[in-house]
Amino acid sequence: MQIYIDGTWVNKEDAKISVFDHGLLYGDGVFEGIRIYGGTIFRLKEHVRRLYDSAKTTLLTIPMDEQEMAALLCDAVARNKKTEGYIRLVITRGVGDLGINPATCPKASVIVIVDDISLYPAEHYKNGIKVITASTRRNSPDAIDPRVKSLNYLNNIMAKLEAQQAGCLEAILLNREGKVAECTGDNIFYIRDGVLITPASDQGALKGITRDAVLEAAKEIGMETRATATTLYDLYTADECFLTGTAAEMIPVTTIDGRSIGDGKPGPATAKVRAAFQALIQKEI
Ligand code: PXG
Repeated sequence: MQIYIDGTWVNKEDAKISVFDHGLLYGDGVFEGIRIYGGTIFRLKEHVRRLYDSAKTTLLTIPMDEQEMAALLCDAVARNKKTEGYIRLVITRGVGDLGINPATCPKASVIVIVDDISLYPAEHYKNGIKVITASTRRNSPDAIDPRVKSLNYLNNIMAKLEAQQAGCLEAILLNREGKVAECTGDNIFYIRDGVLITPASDQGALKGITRDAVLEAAKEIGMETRATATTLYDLYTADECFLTGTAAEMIPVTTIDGRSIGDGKPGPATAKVRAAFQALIQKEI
């Protein structure tokens, strides 16, 4: 495994960063998780764009431009000879003094890891998963906009712990107004009367790359789609529900807070959208 750290390629054992890195000390940094399908980096431009948007919002200067970053990621995939896998791209504020002052960090650090990805076990794709609503609310955009994919995931981790305590794999996070935002590492969709619906992008969720691809794939097969404010009532009374994310791809949800969704089994519309999403991936690689 060849890992990139600030201009050098090192083995896993030698891939180390300073304890004075503000990414470690304060979660000061941004990241992306990206899929490799058939040797191609899925939606490379979109991921790089989102990374630079996250960096711009947090006044973090990445020491290369978007084209150079895209080329670096391609190089990383080639060096690691990966055809199916996952890229973790991390930008930290870099090494500085103790104290949160980012001005003490002269240069941001760039880290690229290419590895395998662990999906949920196959049975969950077949049977669906059970989720709960966390009491932890999603970060409010007037604190840090959830569209920033930052290294500070404590908000999501608190909700993930709630899920685990309830024996679930994922938790739904509500926004400050009590509307559905997303899950801890996935966006959420539901289907009602054949219409595919997801919380609008101003509802306090990450603007998922998989979310966008799934919306496109559904439109391509003639399905009506909508991005709008969503309540728990909408989810409880949905015909079908599923989650999307780079790691999970599309995973059916069959129980929410003890309510069976539809007939409690992954439904036909989810299967159709999933097939369309797989076709979209095949078309792009
Ligand atoms: N919401 C949140 C909070 C996320 O972190 C998504 C939605 C889905 O977005 P994408 O662009 O992936 O469709 C994410 C993505 C991991 C891991 O290691 C997490 C994500 C992506 C890849 C890996 O747990 N989160």
